[in-house]
Amino acid sequence: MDFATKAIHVGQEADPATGATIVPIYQTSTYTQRAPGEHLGFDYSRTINPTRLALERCLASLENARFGLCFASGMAATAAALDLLSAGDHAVVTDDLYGGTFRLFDKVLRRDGLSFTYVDVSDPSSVAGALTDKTRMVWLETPTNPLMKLADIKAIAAICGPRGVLLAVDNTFATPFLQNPLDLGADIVVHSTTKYIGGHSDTVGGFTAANREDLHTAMKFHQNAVGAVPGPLDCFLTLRGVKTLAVRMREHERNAQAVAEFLAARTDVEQVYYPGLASHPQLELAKRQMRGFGGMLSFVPKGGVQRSRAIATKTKVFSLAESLGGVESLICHPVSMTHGSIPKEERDAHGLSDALLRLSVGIESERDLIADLTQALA
Ligand code: P1T
Repeated sequence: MDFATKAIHVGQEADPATGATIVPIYQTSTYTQRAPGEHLGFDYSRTINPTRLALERCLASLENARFGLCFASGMAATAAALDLLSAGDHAVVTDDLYGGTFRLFDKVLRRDGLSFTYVDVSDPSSVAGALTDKTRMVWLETPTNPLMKLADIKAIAAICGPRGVLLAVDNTFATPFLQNPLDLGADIVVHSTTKYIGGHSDTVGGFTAANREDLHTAMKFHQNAVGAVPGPLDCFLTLRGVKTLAVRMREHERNAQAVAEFLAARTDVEQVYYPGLASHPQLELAKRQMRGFGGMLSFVPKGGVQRSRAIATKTKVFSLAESLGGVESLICHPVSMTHGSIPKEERDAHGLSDALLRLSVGIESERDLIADLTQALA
């Protein structure tokens, strides 16, 4: 089955109880048993819920995964994947990543005895060079948030596999429509479904996928034991959103390419970061590894942080907000918003400028988006 068909049908057979065509919101915490321990496979909604199960099956199919698990947020999904590690273990991590992920690693998991080394994953040899005999996981975002750097998943999987190091990929920016890390050799895929998968900025959620049953079983144990599960209504909304992921991504990409080219042509813009531009140093990898370039881009206007903040305040169609991947366009000033939890020295060290602006390019009219940026840059 092709992607667009799977998004609409997998896990979403007519409801066995009523024939409802759309998976119902099973807003129940518990299930009546015929006799103690005798039930229809559903016993308690932290453990299993039919609306969540439908979403898990659908999203797993989109990642070509045998198994999928939904969580209350992208961070909860990330925490479940990291729970595969134990005190004393080491992970190698992309040096450019979502600020909340850095905060979880640096402020929570380090306290629990894990250690992390941050490297520029656009060069696979820097990943190889950072491995130690304690390394159990490599954690990638590709493209990265917010600098849009790519990691060669296949090349890094070839480094990790023989050493028994797990490769986890946060696929939030690319979406399963554009990239399937498991097919390229990754062991675990993580998503913030809050973003493109939900697509309408009305839910917070997360997802993990794996093909290895042992990894799935361990993350499922964590899901039930810790209990950071999404409610049935959020699962319903996410499932409704994912049905249109394919059509939305095509529009996001068309608009993002146009906006990237518009910005790149301006003399008052210093740099544009978008994998679909000829100036992106990894355009060839993007073409090889992804089926498109996505809807996210970042840029550094000339004029320093003051001008950047002014631009972010002046846009009208682009809302000044955290998050991404919804149908509406958003503008963000990462260092004062999404990436504030990364210390300035670390941001400077890996090239995250204080003046950087990030755009989540929505699916409004291209003309209106470019007119909005034109007036904000003026
Ligand atoms: O917000 P939550 O659903 O918990 O997802 C966290 C997360 C994980 N991974 C990536 C790549 C992300 O971008 C995020 C969340 N990011 C934002 C809120 C943001 O504006 O960048």
